[in-house]
Amino acid sequence: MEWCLKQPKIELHAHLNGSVRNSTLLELAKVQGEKGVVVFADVEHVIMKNDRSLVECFKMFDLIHVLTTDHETVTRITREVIEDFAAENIVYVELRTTPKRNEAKGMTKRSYMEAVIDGLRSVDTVDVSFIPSDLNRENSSRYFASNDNGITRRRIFVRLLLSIDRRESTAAAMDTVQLALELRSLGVVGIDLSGNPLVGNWDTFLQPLLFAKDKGLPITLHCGEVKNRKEEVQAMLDFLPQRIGHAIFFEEQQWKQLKQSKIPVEICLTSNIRTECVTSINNHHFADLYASKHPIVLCTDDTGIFSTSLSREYRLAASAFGLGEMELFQLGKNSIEYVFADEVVKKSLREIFDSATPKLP
Ligand code: 6MZ
Repeated sequence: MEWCLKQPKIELHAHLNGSVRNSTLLELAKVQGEKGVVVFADVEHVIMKNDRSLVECFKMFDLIHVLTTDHETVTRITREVIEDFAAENIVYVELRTTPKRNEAKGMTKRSYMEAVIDGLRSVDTVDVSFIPSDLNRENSSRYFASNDNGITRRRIFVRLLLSIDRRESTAAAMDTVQLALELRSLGVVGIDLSGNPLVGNWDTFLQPLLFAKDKGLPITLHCGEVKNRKEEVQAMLDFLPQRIGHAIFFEEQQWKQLKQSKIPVEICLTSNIRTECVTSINNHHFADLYASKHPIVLCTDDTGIFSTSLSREYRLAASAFGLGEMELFQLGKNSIEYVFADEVVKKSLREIFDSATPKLP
């Protein structure tokens, strides 16, 4: 575990509201309990519950959204999530979140994202590098950055993906794509389609996603997370997204197509097991994809919801699939090629990994 903690790592599938610390959720629930918005005793029980089915996860997200809906809280959770990732040596993270409107709080999708970006700015345990045009700064150093007082701090590269929730309409999804285009200069690098896989239709999102593609925004799709979505999985594969999340329930022919396409797959081991989308770690498709050298990235999905961390996911992969330090290191390093950030960032990441290459015994 210590080795997994120390290694530089790349996180490409992390939902902001799924990665909130339990301690923060409890604190927020207390405040909302005092205001009569929630009943603290009920909520405390739900937050501390460990095993959640997929359906329960989405109920939990609804609860989290009740607790986190104001600008200050969005800023706070973003700061804490980045600090937690940096603390376990994640050197690059693509944090995804669904821009939300909330008239009661005067929140628009844009102001929600501004609150997220304020969160990135407010991190002070590490140097957060998220503005792509800031090339000189990103170029000047890799692992460390000096502030104006000459104090040296570790650096984490952060990029943002805007999520479209499967409950949204075509028009709402289009607003999110437009917003992503407007916020490119503030670190937004792509679009994610996520949300409860039991609701919504692929057709609703096709037009906004085609528009995003046309504008050169990379796309990652949650694909095949639940059974009996043969047509949707097929349409998603034919769409040729830049990455795919989960990829669990595929037909034989679809596995072949995935492998031929070489579309990188974001693998979330604990999430898949906890939600019972995969029956046991021994049946996880990681093994097949890894053996066939398909591009894969180990990710957490929701560190808060599933009480995990990227280091734990690495350790789990090591113990379940017999990977040694060199294999884990190489798996992490390969992820560089699948990030949505530009070549300047990729070059810095390659240098970070090269300087951390394990010594052969
Ligand atoms: C599908 C998921 C997910 O966007 O409010 N989300 N969507 N499958 C999953 N597997 C368990 N985990 C999280 O973060 C929470 C949102 O991320 C999506 C859901 O839409 C959830 O509401 P944000 O920051």
